[in-house]
Amino acid sequence: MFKGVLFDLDGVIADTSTLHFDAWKKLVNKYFSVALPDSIEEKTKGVSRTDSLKVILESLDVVVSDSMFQQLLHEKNELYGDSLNTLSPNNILPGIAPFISELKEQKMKLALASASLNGPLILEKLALSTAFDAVADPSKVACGKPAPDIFISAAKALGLTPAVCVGIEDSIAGISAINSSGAFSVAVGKNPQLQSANLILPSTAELRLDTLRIAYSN
Ligand code: B16
Ligand code: MG
Repeated sequence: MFKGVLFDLDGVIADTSTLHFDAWKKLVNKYFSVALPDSIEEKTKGVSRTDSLKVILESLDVVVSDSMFQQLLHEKNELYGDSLNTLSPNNILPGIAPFISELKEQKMKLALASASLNGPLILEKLALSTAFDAVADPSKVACGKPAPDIFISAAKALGLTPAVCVGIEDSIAGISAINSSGAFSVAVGKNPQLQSANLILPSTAELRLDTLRIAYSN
């Protein structure tokens, strides 16, 4: 049986993924006077801030100087940070709070495996900081999702191998990362491209320890 659960943050624990894309849209509109197509959103999910900006600039067919690139990263995070000001436990996605309680009652180890450098701040605002035994630091891993590094680091921080962990993700890049790490992947969401996950649930409200146990042992 698995012993640890590795959580993604944006789109799994909190409803912050739209806030990321809203910030990108505002930024692109300000600097390039164009509307960022919604089709780009999925390509930035689970992907680091730097890699997201690369994807966005490529989609716009725009090249910027290094200093402009840094300025855009900085401003995006300021816009995103502003939107986090009102974040509270009300932004925890459905079913997550009881699921975390159930895992803790059953003595599961919990780690955060988010690409977000704002992860610890968001956990604090959601009043979930003490729920996690470890928070993997995305600034300390060599490669971001879809590489497995953050999930390997999160499992290691729990003193476990990925093989005895379940990873939960809402993004295509994140599911690839979990699969490559050797952990059991659970996707939450309805995007057909999440099909490479070991278990797919339509939403976070369906997360139950028993459901995961049955799928993991099959
Ligand atoms: P930040 P996750 C990811 O979080 C987001 O899905 C992605 O859209 C964002 O670019 C990335 O974090 C970096 O976030 O700018 O706050 O460092 O889904 O891995 O929890
Ligand atoms: Mg996510």
